[in-house]
Formats: sequence, structure tokens, C-alpha cells
Amino acid sequence: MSSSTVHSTFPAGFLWGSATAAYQIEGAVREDGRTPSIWDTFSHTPGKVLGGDTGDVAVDHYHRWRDDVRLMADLGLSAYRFSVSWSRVQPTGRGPAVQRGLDFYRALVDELLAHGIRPMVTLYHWDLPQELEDAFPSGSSAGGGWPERDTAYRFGEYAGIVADALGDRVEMWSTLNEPWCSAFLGYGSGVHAPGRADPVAALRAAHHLNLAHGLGVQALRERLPARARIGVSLNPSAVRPLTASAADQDARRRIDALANRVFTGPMLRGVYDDDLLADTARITDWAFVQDGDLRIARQPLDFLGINYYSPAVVSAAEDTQASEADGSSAPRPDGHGASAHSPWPGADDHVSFHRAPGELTAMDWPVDPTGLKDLLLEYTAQAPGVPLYVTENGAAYDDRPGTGGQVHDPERIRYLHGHLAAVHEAIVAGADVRGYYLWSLLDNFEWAYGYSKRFGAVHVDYATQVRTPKSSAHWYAKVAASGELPGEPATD
Ligand code: GBH
Repeated sequence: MSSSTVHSTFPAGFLWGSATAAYQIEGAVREDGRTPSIWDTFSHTPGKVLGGDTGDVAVDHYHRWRDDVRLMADLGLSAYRFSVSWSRVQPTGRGPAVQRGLDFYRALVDELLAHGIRPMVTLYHWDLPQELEDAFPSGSSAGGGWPERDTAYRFGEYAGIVADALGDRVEMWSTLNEPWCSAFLGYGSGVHAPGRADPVAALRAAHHLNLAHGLGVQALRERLPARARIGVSLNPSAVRPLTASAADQDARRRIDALANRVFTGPMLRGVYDDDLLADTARITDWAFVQDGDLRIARQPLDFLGINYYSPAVVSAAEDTQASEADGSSAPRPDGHGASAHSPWPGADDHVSFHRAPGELTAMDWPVDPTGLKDLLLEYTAQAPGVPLYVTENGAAYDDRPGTGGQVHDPERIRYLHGHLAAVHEAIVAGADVRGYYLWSLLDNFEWAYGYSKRFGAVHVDYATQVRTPKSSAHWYAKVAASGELPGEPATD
């Protein structure tokens, strides 16, 4: 590739940020009127999270937010993406807001702005108030939550509450983080909260998340000043066929429908594609989609957020023996490979998953930045004129402090370098990418993996809560300060 003297210069004004999510960092789960979310319940259910870890304390950000903002300022970051805990600001998921909950986020935002850091608020990063999951609006015996239409309307109201509280000081708003995970890991495979495993519930959840997104955008538009920028963060799958055969290409098409177009269809085009409806026809007739829903889901967007970690490789279904042989069917808590239940309604008889080539991170996710470039160019074509942000990208490695206390993480520097180079290549090829949010600012509660996986640019000693920027944080700070990516990662 390029020699170390060649630098890639990012556009002026490009945002250099980091990202977090409420349940992964805040802790203080019983303070100031907060009530349990589905992740509190799930993490306290034995066997659901590795090591029995919970977000009860997490990295204590609810008390250490001032220090954490200082950390970002010291690193010279210009942007920060965080999520609001719904059950902290509207504990039952309906009715009046709790002022102390809102005050926390107002103070956080003011501190960010005082340090010249632009906040992006994500309204929903997977932590539904438990009371909404327990509500049975249509008399369903399985439970409420996202499979129920009412939840989408509750989200619209909640969006209005947060907009009223923060709209005078926050410009960038994202409705949902990765609705695929909420729907298909939460209600399909059950490896995420609320841990239900029901393919129909997963598809209903996907639809009601699309509806919630639309209602949320409407609520924000009604309240926010014209300068506000409203979007959504998706985790599109960079899905590739194993071979060029027609059968493998059809497997790719199926997963593209279930991973990507199930959200971008309604949100960008106001439709569920015919092939998605046909592929899932044996499971549901989609009667839960009511007249007008797709018009609501399709709202003009000011940006699209792309979260990317790793590509996926699929083929036409093989016999089980073959897929076991390449390790692709080992049970994993993130939806990769076969779990007891599938996150791919209707696709299992048709599709096999394979590990993409490349070095593996501590999640066993292959490192392949070309997937990010491909997605940025694909969504440039799919949403012409809509600016893109990489709202999450990063990697887990087994980081430990050395004898001097420093945390040396050259693998993460290489990962970030490769992916930032891919972003730059996409920009050169015509993608309008306006910023990059590293996942994550801090080591934190990595969902079903608990505290066993460290994604932070800043190391956290969970026993003492001491924060130590890793070498990748210092490296990223230099890139952010100069707006230039060196030709080689320079990991020492
Ligand atoms: C993000 O999820 C989350 O937004 C963030 O909270 C989390 O901490 C971070 O990433 C790291 O995990 O196509 O079946 O093979 C990303 C979760 C990881 C879910 C890859 C889909 C592949 C599923 N995604 N996974 S599959």
C-alpha cells in the first residue's frame, strides 16, 4: 500500500468522535427515579450474560461524567455520541418525565459544549423500559415490547420529551441504534434482551421499530429548530456470496433483505420489498403492517449513521456437517452462526454462514475494512444527497496494562488505521462522509459478553474505575488533531 510519508487528508470540518450507550456505561441503575429496562432484567437472569455480569455499576459514568468529558477534551475529540436511558427519563415508558433524569443529560450536554465537543443523542440503544415489555396491549400471551404496535407510539412520545429537554442545545439526533439487533437478537435468537425466540415476534418488532423511527422523526421535527440534524444508526450487513454461483448470490439476496432492506426499505423508500415478503410468507402474512405505516416510516433524513465491524459471507445452505467443519455453526451470543434459535426468520433452510477471511479480533470477528468502504458507497447510491456518518466502528482486543501502567494496543491502532483509510477511500470515490465515531470511548458492558470484551480506546480498571487512555487513544487523538491519516499505522 501507500508509504509512510503519504498522508490522507480528511475534509475540513470532519467530526472525530467516540460513541457509547447508556446501559453499557452509566451504572446507577436505581438512582434518581430510574426503573429497570429489559437489559436490567435480562442481565439479572442467570445464564444470559457471560460471567453473570450486569450493568448495575458499569463504568459508573453516571457519577464520573465530568471526568469522562475531560478525557475526551484532553484527547482533542470534536464529537461524542451517547444514548439516553429511556427508563431514566420516563420510568414507566409512558406518562410524565422525571426531571432529575433529564437534568443529567442536560448537564452532560452543557459540559460537552463547554469543551467544544458536539453531542449526538441516540434516543434508543436497546434499553426498553421493562414496563413496556410487560404490557400486553393486544392481549398477546407472550408479552409486549417491540412486537406490539403500542411500543412505537410510546417511543414517539418519549422522543418528544427528550427533544423538549435537549432541543435547545443538541443539534444531532439519532432515533434508533441498530434496530436489527433489537428485533432479531432480542426477539429472534434471544441472545439479547428481552431474550425471546420467536420469528414472528422478531418480524413484528422490526416493523414496529420502523414505525417508531418514523414517529420519532416526526416528534423531533415538530419541536427542534431548523438547524437540527435528524437520522438513524443502522448496522447494515456487508454481506458477500461465498462464490459467484446463482445459489450463493440468492443466499446473499436473502440476508440482504433480512439484515438491511427490512429497515432501509421502509425508512428510505417506504416499502417492504416483494422478495422479503415472499421469503417470509410461510412465517407471517405481515398483516401487522397497517395502512399509512410505511408513509410514517419514510421520513426525510438529514444523515444516515452506519455502524460497521466486520463483513459476512454466506452461501446456499450446506449440509450441517460441512458447516460444522469450518466452524461456522459454533454457538455464539452475537447472532453469528447457529444458536439454539436463529436470528434469520425463514432463511435457515436456505443460507449457511461462513467466516470471512482476515485476522480475528477478540470477538472472533474478522478484520476487513473493505466492507466499510463498500457500505459507504452502497448507501451513497441508495440515499443520494444524504450525508453519512460512521456512527460506530472499532474492535475488542485483550488489553492489559503493562508494567509501567500503560496499555499498548497496536492491534487496535492497525484496525482503526485500516478502517479510517477505507473511509477516506470512500470519500475520494464520492461518498459524503462527515464524521467517524470510534466504538468505544471506554471499555464497557459488552452486552451478552459482559465485561469480558474491551472495545475502549480508554482502558477501565473495573475494580477501581481508573481510566487509562490506551496507545490507540493517543494515536487517534493525533489523527483527530491533524485531520490526517498517516500512510502507515505507526503503532509504537
Ligand atoms: C454494536 O453492535 C452495538 O451498537 C454496541 O452497543 C456494541 O457494544 C458494539 O457494536 C460491539 O459489539 O450477521 O448474524 O453474523 C454490533 C453488533 C455485531 C451484531 C455483529 C451483528 C453479526 C451478526 N453486531 N453481528 S450476523
